[in-house]
Amino acid sequence: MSIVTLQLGQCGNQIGHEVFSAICGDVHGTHGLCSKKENESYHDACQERFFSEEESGGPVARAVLVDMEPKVISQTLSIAARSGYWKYDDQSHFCQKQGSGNNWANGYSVHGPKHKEVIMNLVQKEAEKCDRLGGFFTIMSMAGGTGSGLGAFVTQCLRDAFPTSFILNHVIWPYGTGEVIVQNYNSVLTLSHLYRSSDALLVHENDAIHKICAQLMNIKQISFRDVNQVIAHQLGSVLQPVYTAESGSHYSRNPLGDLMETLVPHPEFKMLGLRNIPQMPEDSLAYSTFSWPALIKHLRQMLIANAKMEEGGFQDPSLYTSWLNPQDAFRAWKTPRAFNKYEKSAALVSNSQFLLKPLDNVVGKAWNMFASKAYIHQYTKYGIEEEDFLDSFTTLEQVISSYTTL
Ligand SMILES: Nc1nc2c(ncn2[C@@H]2O[C@H](COP(=O)(O)OP(=O)(O)OP(=O)(O)O)[C@@H](O)[C@H]2O)c(=O)[nH]1
Ligand SMILES: [Mg+2]
Repeated sequence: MSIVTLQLGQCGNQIGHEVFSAICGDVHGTHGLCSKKENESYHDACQERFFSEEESGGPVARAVLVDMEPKVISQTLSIAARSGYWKYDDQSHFCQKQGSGNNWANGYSVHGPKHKEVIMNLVQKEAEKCDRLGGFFTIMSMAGGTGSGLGAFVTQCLRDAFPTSFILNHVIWPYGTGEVIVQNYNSVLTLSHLYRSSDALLVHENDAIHKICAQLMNIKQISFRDVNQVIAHQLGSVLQPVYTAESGSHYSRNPLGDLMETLVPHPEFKMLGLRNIPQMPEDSLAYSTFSWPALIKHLRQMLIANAKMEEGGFQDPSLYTSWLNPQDAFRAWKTPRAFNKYEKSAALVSNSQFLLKPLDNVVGKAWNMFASKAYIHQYTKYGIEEEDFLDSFTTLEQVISSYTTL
């Protein structure tokens, strides 16, 4: 099955580009340390999932690019074309002259309705190129105006137009010491709206990835590009073709469905986090060896870092909420094909309390600003009323309370 990716706003477009680039670089640039036959079927599965084939031959990303300003999109299109490996469809993007100015209301209430038809037509065209559509993967930040506001609007439109398709929203959590003064408002509005229409929110925190770049990748001057490459590697390792218990000796066909089935058993719990090991500079890889038991143990330690629990495997019932049977709570996917130059690597997607503190923090800060009515007029002037803020706070308070009692 194929996934249609929507890249929204600056952040969404820059990360989306790195994701396709990581996947394509992996498929075309390495042999995956496996048999030729294995590599070929992996290649075919990857191709179907992320790329369509153009008549002239090269892979074309199954993506729609949207931003309200032209700069990032034109850069993204041209870097991809210059790679020589793959490109974007030159019809499959939409931009305007001026961004949403970090104003969620502008993206959601102005740009969204105004450009709905054009954007949804592009999505429809991309969906029709898929023999079998496995769902939508959207990428956006939640602190700006376009990715967050327009992204929330477009997600609602996707839900209406494709009621039975999976929608996975990848969301970038802003730096705590953020650059955008109203980032907590934008975040609260984005999360609450996505919670209503998305199947799951896969969250990366910029602070956490920044730390990985500094401590594990040894990068001195960390740029968005560095951060995005780590994110792309992590996303790629989850979205790459794998064997599941059900798929047997074929690569699994339904990447988003497989993810949601185990990870989102209840509509109140939609926040997914992603951890990946090992992560290190490319030139250190040649000198490192890893064993599967050590990788799995490390991954588990990362999961329970904040919780006091005994050592054990992922079958350990104390890892999971009591209303889930541990057999249903954990699924392992495997492939003998290496990913992105790592001979062995493991990724863990979890639906856990990992975002509880950051979420509480963002909601608290936004509430304090709201209580003093700071900047509210910038939202009401585009039609987002105080009532809408209150609804959003209520939705997220409920999410916080659910995760707290997990
Ligand atoms: N990881 C990562 N974060 C980014 C990137 N670009 C922007 N951000 C984060 O995204 C937030 C700002 O949102 P943008 O994506 O720039 O905003 P936008 O969607 O283009 O919206 P407007 O510019 O208001 O139209 C801040 O929290 C930034 O830290 C990127 O390439 N990578
Ligand atoms: Mg922008």
